[in-house]
Amino acid sequence: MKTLCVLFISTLLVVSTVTATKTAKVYLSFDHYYDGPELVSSFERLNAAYPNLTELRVIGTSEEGRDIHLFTINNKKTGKDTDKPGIYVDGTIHGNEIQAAEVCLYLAWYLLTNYDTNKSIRELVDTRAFYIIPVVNVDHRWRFFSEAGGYNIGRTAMVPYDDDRDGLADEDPPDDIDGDGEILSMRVADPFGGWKTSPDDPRVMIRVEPGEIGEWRRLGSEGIDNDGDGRLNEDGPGYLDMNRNYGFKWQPPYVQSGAGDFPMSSKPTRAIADFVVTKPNICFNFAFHNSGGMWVRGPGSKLAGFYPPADVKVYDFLGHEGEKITPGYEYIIGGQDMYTTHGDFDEWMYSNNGIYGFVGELFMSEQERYRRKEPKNKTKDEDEFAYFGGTAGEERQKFSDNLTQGEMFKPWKKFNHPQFGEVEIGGWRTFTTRMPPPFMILEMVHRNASMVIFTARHVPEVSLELIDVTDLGGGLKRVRVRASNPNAIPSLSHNAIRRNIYRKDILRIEGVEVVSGGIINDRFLNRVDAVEHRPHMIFTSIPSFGKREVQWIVKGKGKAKVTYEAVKAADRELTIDL
Ligand SMILES: [Ca+2]
Ligand SMILES: [Ca+2]
Ligand SMILES: [Ca+2]
Ligand SMILES: [Ca+2]
Ligand SMILES: [Zn+2]
Repeated sequence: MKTLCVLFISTLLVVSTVTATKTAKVYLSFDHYYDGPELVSSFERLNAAYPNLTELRVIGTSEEGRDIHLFTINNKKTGKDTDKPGIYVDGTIHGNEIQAAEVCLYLAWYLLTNYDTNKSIRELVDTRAFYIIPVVNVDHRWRFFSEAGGYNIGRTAMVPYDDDRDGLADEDPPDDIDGDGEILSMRVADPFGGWKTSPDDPRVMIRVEPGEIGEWRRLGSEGIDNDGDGRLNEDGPGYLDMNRNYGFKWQPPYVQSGAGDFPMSSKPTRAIADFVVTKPNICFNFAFHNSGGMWVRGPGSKLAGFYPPADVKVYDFLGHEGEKITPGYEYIIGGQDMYTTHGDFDEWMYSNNGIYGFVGELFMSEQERYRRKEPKNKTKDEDEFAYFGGTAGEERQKFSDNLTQGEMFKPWKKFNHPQFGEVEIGGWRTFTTRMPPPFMILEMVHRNASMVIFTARHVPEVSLELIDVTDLGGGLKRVRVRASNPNAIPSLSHNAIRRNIYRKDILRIEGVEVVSGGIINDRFLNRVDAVEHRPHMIFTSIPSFGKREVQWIVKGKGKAKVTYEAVKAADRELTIDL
């Protein structure tokens, strides 16, 4: 019986993990959140186990001197990283949005662990470069684990900032006044406070009806008025939001809160910008945040203008597929469907660098609901919780009780506050609300890493083929060549082309004398846009799910070489017998 039990458990272990962990050189479990040291050591272990496929290096340091790590996955045997299309992935630019780092770690681990056993992954890793920066805001993600905090605490870079303009920076942060290691919420008894205890669950407060006497006033985050100015928690650490600090149409803090004193003024922001410009092969970027369950694209503000339709098509294709890979997520336009942002990373990537990208907003609180297969009488705006009779707060308490044994919520407890007298402290705990409980981590990281992998399959992959060679008489021949791309991402974004951000791709013929050359507009009507100078070189790009056809009129015999050279796609070569 004992033997049977052991057998059963070990079978379960293999079956219950997504990949072939039996053969994994590095075993990592995705049933908890990785703190700073464990995260770094996990990447070190991956780097040590896969030295030919990976590189781990530090691209800069934070305001508090912590290292910002870059993990590159590139098979050196199949070429230099910059000769391959690149995918950039980062996480946790907002320090409290911690699970973005787990998605990055899982992506790296999954690609490497499956390299030997899965043909499709091996092909992907052999032909693409992955640049992974798991934690941008290293200071605050570190603090999230090591200091008393809350799920909304730690978004900023550690750049001192005088939020209330009293001449002092960061003098009144929230405090863990009851010393339980977390900064939760405070409430005080007040009949005019607007809230009362739910009759169905004493932990839940509900709003009073107009004219009704209440019980509670909400005081916000746990804390005291540290500087005695009559305001509570009005000047915490920072505030510089690195995702408002990038250099495309940057706006000062009186327009855009958290923008910083000037573009790229935060050390991690600058380090990442300096890194990105050294990798012109990057075709797509993912910046992972929490929460809300969204694939967000720009424009983030009206200042960015409209995106050209050719680029919108690329976003739409990938975004709609993403909605299927991560059920419940919505593909949206940041500045239109959410709120206006200036100086955010993805806008800078697209507008300054011509690189497509999504912000991935990990996790939705809807995932902490009991779900019915088919809601009864569902109307568009109806609260899904209503199907179970309770309010959102009550149903979420049941989820916490029945799926985490109450771990997610700390019940209200009396505390003698130096300024407010008797208050109560409690609420949703630090590792909740913006992130799922541990038992849900694996599905989250796997699905989101799968979206990155899906997108990585769609970087430009150009192939060259000969259409035909026609003898025109008089020693002249017409050579027609096609460069095609079966993937969604073109070899240059339309934005990169219209702003001249990169050198265009070059289709070149060598070994023969070239009389004329050009892009074929219509192969059947024989319409060609001829190149005026140096006709052996044709500057162009290869569209999404499309092709570019060119022709040359040449003199000569023997072998001619046709090459395709691109900044963001692998180069190709074709030999033609004339
Ligand atoms: Ca201040
Ligand atoms: Ca401050
Ligand atoms: Ca506390
Ligand atoms: Ca104060
Ligand atoms: Zn965020």
